[in-house]
Amino acid sequence: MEVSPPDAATDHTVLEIVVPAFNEEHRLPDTLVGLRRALGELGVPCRVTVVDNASIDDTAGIVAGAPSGAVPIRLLHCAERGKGYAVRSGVLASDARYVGFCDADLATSVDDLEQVLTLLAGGADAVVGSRAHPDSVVEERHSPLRRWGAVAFRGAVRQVVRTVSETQCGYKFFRGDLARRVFEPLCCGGFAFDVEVLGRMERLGARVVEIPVNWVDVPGSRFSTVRHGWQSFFDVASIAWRLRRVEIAPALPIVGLPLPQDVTGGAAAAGLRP
Ligand SMILES: Nc1nc2c(ncn2[C@@H]2O[C@H](COP(=O)(O)OP(=O)(O)O)[C@@H](O)[C@H]2O)c(=O)[nH]1
Ligand SMILES: [Mg+2]
Repeated sequence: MEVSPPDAATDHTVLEIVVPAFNEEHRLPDTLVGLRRALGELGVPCRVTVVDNASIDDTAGIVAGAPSGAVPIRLLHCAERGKGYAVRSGVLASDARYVGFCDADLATSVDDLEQVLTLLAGGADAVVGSRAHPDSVVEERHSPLRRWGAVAFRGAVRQVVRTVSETQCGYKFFRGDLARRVFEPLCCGGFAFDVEVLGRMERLGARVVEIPVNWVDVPGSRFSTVRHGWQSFFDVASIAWRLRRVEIAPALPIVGLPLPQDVTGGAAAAGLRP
């Protein structure tokens, strides 16, 4: 399957982070500050895109009212309700060389974005945070029901995704061209969309690198263990059905691309480029 590689001559934004947001007026402000700080330190052109659908609080106002700065923040709306649909809208609206997403509660620390960028520039097709990684530091406060559900869910996911040990951490980055290709046909719009994304990546022959995360369970989750939990199992079953005939492709050719010169010297100082 043909996937055109990144092109240094035509891309302007090097890294774009999509933040799905549903009624996030309380958790979003600190997240935007933290994201801007972390992205600003990379010293390459970056952007944050918040995708809101159906929020009935001031989520949109928080984004619209964010002061302008070196890292632009834009707001998109998505007609269909659900985290997966929101992330898909943001990814498809991006023309960045690399695009990823994180949650509005910044549950996963973004202090390792330099490493993420280094891996992508070095030829990884996807870099995904994994709470199952032995070096991860995870502070979990989920209910026993959600924890048991997560164990069963991981078992179900193995029918679809074979090479990634944890699919649900909201911290994933991709080669932009590949992400747009994989998100375009996405059917799952709920919390299980990551399974479809990684299932499609695997079948394309993408090189997926799992990295450790510092993850803290931030209060205020939008995930209802019963309602979204059952829906997620159902979604995994339908993803497995949809992808059942898609062959696993041979590994994609490695596409490494040097990062552009920056004005601040941040990325160079951080050892991202020679
Ligand atoms: N736009 C949008 N974002 C959503 C929706 N549902 C969840 N999210 C976002 O998905 C992210 C993860 O949700 P969160 O409530 O933290 O769930 P948890 O961490 O899995 O318990 C947050 O940024 C939410 O605002 C939705 O329907 N629309
Ligand atoms: Mg959360």
